[in-house]
Amino acid sequence: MKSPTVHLTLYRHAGTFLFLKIRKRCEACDLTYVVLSRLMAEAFQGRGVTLTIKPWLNNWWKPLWRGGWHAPILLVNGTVFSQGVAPDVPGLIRLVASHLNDADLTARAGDYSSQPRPLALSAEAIVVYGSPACPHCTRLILYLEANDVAFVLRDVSSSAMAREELKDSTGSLQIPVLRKGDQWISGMDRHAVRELANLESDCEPSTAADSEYRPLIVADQLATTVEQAKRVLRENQFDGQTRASRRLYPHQWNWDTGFIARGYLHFDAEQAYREIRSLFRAQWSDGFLPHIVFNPNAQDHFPGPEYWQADRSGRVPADVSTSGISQPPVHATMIVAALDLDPDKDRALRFLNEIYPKLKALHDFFFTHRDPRGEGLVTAVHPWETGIDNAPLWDEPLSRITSTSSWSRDMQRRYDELAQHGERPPRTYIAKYSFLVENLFRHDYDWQAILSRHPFQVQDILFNAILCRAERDLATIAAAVGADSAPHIERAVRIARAMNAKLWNPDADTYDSYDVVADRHLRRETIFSYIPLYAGCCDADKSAPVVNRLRVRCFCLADHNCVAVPSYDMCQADFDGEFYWRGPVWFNINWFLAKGLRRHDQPELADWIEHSLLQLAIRDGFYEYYSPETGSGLGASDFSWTAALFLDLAANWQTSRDSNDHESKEDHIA
Ligand code: 2M8
Repeated sequence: MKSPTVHLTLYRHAGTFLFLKIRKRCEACDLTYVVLSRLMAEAFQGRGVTLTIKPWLNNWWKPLWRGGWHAPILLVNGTVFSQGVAPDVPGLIRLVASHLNDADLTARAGDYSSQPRPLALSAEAIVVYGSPACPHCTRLILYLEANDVAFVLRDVSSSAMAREELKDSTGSLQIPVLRKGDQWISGMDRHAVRELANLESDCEPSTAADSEYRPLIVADQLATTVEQAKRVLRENQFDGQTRASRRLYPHQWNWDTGFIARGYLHFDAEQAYREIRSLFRAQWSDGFLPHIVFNPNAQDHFPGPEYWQADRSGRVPADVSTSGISQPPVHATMIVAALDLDPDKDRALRFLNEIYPKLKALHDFFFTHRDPRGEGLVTAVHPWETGIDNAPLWDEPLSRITSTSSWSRDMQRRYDELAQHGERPPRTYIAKYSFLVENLFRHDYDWQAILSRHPFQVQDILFNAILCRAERDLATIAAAVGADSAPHIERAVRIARAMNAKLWNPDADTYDSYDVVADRHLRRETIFSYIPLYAGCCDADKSAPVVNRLRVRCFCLADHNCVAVPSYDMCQADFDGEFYWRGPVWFNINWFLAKGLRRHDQPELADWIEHSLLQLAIRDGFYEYYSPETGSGLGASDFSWTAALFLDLAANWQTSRDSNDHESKEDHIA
């Protein structure tokens, strides 16, 4: 007989509908999430309870016809259990137990009933309102412990009394809250915490990182989010290809497609191959791969093909519209995994055989046309070409461009319509971007002429590290399809040598990008300096100092203050956790970094990054990027590469859990 199952569905006050987007934090929703996560990991564990979390605004009509209109809405087997407030925990346990006919579970409801009020506390006592399943609470608690601050913990997920106190003192249910007398602060704001707890101020690099700390991943929630990730990829398809995002980026983007293909390899290898095929269909005759392949049937995008005037190159394939710059070549690295992930090995080999010459032509292009002095380093000609559009690194080279352009107004309009204020580059930047594009088409995309006078030419550390890794992976593909792998290994060694000589900064113990026009290093404290770790291209004597520097700078590594690794050092005065490539957490960069740290014997740090990413998506969905301090999703929602890389991380998490289970069973037998 099939054992009974109880389905819990939580609609959080989040999501988008048409042009509406919910951005306001909903404390009752956060609390409900915390309560349910905890129950799934404790009382409901192994009892046939499933939990699905959905953004309410995308689905508002579904709970409505069951009588639920006020998020958070919790349905138990399709019936509204609570709405507008966090659920009554013992009542929920009892209801679930009655559906399951589980007397033992009914008895456990008592474990979650109200706790008595704390004894009268002195005005100096510090009280934390939180819950073990809330990541920011854990961060706050660990932070207080690391700084030897004594406190009383009131767990609002198990105690209705604690909830009342919280509501009385702060007027809301948002957690964590740190209270001292009648002062309180909410959230994990470490500066405010230090002030309230009378600790000396810090914007010191964090050395107190706890490499043992890892966010909690609940297998059932992970499984549900995996299904959501697949759905996001499928729903982002249009005419058979996956758009970077439905509204903000409605075409096929170059490196996005690489990441997206990696995600599909976990459940639909055929689609992974279709994505790559479709991208390379737009490859120019010189091997160049454009950063956007425009779909004429998709919605308008600014700047569209008419602004790029790519046809002036005379090298664009017939019947395809493209942009005129490229992006970091992640494709060989993403698709080499087909050898392991595609259950049909013959099909994988057939595809790799087909794509190998195109990948090779792309890598050849970079060395033939973008390395004019034969240094072994590729030059990018536009900030968009690096993929990290407005990274602080580009401020200095862009400061040379003073021209204005007719574009700025249209581009600004697109950002105003589709993105939130303060999350995208300002108009002054856009004018520079457009000036650079005009300079490219005025030279008919003649790279030699362009590189002799173009004002923006950078040897980007991220781009070159990615290419170095991709050459190694192309060597693996070459070997698999019976081609010569030696030239790819040689080229990887050449890039590595050049990176370790020209881009190494001995004063900072890490790598810089290089401004070719000004002939000098671009030293800013960005996360991109550390990506050579991932490429496996660091000299043996350099990797340890790089890891060391990463740990002591303000990148929050395994630190409870952040949700994952920010893109810019948080101690920098111009760090901005909501501003695109100048602070937020990005999935792809964290994915690279975790791989790099694992490669360099830092498995705990790699685990911390990967678990943090999994938890971010489980909790908030698949955003383009996230605030490192609050974890809130920013930029485009249902963003394809976030969903795709989530699938890759989730599969790895499952594999390593299975192998740990296997090992512990073997230990037991021994
Ligand atoms: C962002 O770049 C585009 C321009 O290419 C934009 O801002 O309009 C970047 O994050 C880039 O890395 C990414 O490939 C693209 C699409 O996701 O968006």
